[in-house]
Amino acid sequence: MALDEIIISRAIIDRYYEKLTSCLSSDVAIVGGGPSGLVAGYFLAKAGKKVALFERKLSVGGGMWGGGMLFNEIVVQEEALRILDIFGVRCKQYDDHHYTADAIETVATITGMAVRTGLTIFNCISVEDVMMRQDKVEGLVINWSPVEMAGLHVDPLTVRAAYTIDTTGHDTEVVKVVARKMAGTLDTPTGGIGGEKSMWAERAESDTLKNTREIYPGLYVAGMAANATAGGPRMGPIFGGMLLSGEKVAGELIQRL
Ligand code: 48F
Repeated sequence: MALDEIIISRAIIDRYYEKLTSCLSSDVAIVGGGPSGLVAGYFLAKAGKKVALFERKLSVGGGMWGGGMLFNEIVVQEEALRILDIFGVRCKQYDDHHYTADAIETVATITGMAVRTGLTIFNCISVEDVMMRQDKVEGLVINWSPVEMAGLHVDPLTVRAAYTIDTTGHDTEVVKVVARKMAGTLDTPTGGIGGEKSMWAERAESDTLKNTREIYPGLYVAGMAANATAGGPRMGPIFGGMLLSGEKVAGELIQRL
């Protein structure tokens, strides 16, 4: 046994430094590690793109861990089963239209496969702003979440990305910054943020896919953030739209890059 605390520390610092410096510039930066962000990251990585995901919390998975009201099962519709199949997540048929999966298995399996495929995840980092060039989003301004939580006066760091995806869910955090601080308007019906509407699962699921797109040069929205930006309804604990939205945004970006 020749275990050495200093080597253990150095190994962690060296490896993290390698990850962070390699993601100072990437093809795509994803903000938020819920189901839509993780799935988008997986497909982009699979296509060989350099992609980094920043998640405010210690754990990724977003709203999926708790299923509905902490009953840790999720529901998916038939159209999205093929995505869960790609990851090898086991589903059970409930009736003709509804299938269920264990929420913990779903988060853990998608996350594990996305990272092994090449997605780099930075947890406990919050995105507080974007880097702008004229009227285009070209990167993210990041800081440690504990710095944000403690309200410490610490300047952030910046990473560059050809494209950014806001997958921050109901809060649309990146979109809010762009709407407030950058020139011009968003490509939405009102030119601003429509805001999330009340529950209507079926409508919301189809709207999520329609609303998954570029809404400002360099900035895409996916998942619940797509509906909350466009003014669409929420859908609750049915997750097919989130998975399909992640796949769609990745597909569009793979075409463009
Ligand atoms: O909300 P979330 O799970 O996003 P999603 O992929 O899925 C939505 C569903 O979970 C559910 C639903 C329907 O099925 O309505 O709510 O659209 O995950 C969003 C993630 O973004 C992180 C946040 O902690 C969460 O894990 N996040 C939010 N703002 C920031 C952020 C930020 N500024 N920086 C980094 N991460």
